[in-house]
Amino acid sequence: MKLFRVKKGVELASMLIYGSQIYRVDDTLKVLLKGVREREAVSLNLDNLVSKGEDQGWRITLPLDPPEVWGAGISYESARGRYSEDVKDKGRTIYDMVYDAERPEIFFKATASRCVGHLEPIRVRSDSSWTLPEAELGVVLSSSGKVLAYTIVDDVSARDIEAENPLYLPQSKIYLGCCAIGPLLVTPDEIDPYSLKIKLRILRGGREIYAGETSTSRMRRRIEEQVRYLTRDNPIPDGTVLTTGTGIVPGKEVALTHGDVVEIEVEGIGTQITPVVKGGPV
Ligand code: DO4
Ligand code: MG
Repeated sequence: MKLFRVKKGVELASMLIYGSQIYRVDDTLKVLLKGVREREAVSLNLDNLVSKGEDQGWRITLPLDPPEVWGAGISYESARGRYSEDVKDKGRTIYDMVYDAERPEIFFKATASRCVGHLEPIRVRSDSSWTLPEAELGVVLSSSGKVLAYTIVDDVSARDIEAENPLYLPQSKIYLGCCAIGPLLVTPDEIDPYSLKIKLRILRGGREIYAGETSTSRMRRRIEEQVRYLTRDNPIPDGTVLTTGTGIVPGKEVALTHGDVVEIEVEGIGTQITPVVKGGPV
């Protein structure tokens, strides 16, 4: 089952894709927790929604409002390497240590109000000149830690702020527009989470300035392990999103700037496209 949401003015609607037909359903989270109770066929065109962002006045938006978003870090070898290169104190870095440790890095990432959906702007903090996208597989969890769905997450990170001092991690990770989710949620029966290609592209002035790819088969930490640590002595609400870490870390030379476009493709889930805006809302 694939789910997404659309909005028109203040109206928000949850949709289900079944074959080539789209149905309007009850609230997305209720559907994930309790199954489809009622559905009504609608004439929305998914291609228009995904490519133009709009169909019949409806715009695609966040696939759910996550009460909490958490991140796992340094769960790929490639991330350990790149993150380590970027800190002043080389040698055995905190990234090497956490990669080898029994306990994974788990950090608070966002609330719904800081998240954006497909075609909505991610942001570069006004005090950051080195912010990068992180293309990650996300999981939507129930309060008991069950994986309800998979999605695409961009863990947008102000790398200069984190590299200055690890105690600044929350400021590098949590701010308005720091996290993009969607466009689709895909239920576990449709996906093997450990064999998905992930691709990241950054476009500037319509031209590709970066392209990288990885596979979730390279993830060192199993999702069950990440969820076990996240939920240890830490109750989470239904609909919490955990983003499972990046395996693609571009260099400083492609730090995001205002007007860039980020494209993340996760096999079996789809493509997320977000424009980049520098600074807060005017
Ligand atoms: O502290 C580093 C965060 C790393 C991260 O977000 C990742 O590996 O995806
Ligand atoms: Mg990350």
